[in-house]
Amino acid sequence: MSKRVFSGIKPSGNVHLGSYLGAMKHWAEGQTHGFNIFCVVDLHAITVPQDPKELVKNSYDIVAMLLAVGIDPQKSLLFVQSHNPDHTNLSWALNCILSMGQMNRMTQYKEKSEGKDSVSVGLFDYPALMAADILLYDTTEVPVGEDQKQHVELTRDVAEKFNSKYGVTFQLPVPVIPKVGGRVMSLTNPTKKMSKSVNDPMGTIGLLDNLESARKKIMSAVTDSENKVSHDESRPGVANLMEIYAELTGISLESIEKQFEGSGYGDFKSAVADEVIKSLKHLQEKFENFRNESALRDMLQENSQKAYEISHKKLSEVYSKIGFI
Ligand code: AQP
Repeated sequence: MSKRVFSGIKPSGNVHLGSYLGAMKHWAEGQTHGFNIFCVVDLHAITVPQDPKELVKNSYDIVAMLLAVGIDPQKSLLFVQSHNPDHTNLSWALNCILSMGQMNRMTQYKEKSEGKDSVSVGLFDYPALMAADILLYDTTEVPVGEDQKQHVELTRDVAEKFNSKYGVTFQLPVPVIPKVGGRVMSLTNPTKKMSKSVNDPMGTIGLLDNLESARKKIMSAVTDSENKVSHDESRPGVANLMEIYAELTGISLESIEKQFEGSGYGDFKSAVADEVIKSLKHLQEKFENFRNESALRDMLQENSQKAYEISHKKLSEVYSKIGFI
């Protein structure tokens, strides 16, 4: 099977540096090989409450940002999940194969439901829909941040279970996680990942943030009292900044240690802030050029039709194997 890539992103807020470094940047770079499919997963976004007007805005924003990052709809399929009903249809079939025990082991659900008074069934069931997203397209690779690894493993498990019950139907995908940048942490609490929906404005750098406010966030990032630029997991604040710098510049962690030997955190943070601002400025300029709703709508319609042509063959095969007439 030749390489086929699928990945998704939720339109659930101002997309941040973590998603850019952990996922989107690699999606754009990977377009030179194989067939690539990128999906704005709005059905996943509504697993937690969304304001309808904000959801519309965020959906167009994220499509424009994906184009700004370098996703080329002439080379890759770029569409919105709710435009292709095959995703929800396959997820139902997978729901009936997945066990409660398997779903109960998903750590992201535990994290996202912690401390909440009320949690939707959709949030619990999210990994079944994610499995459907991936399996509909014979995906071989799923480039994601570290946080999604367990969901891709669950996707493999449900695919294997289906294949052994009904005969080989699904390709088994592998997660592809960047060695550096796979888990960008909050700048205020570097033991938690940077996240759009957590109320942590000083800990999260949005790709659409005002540039000066982004600089302030980096300059006030939590570090430690050692004042030494070295990569050590017991000092997660400085390790996080080093990883951000490494991903943005392409410089290895070892070379960064040498580059900043003898300098304090102030100089280092200033260098990180310069790189972050350079990237944000570049992305924001491109974003403005792409943020045209009618042009985006036309492109999305064309792409979702192409996606449906692929996915519907797979769904029909599944339905027939299950015994639907
Ligand atoms: N902090 C992160 N570091 C590295 N990669 C990350 N990703 C997300 N956060 C980080 C990766 O970005 C892709 C898109 O993620 P998503 O927006 O669909 O969902 P998420 O992983 O749930 O991200 P958030 O920011 O935490 O969203 P909310 O708060 O809305 O749930 C994925 O490949 C993800 O791994």
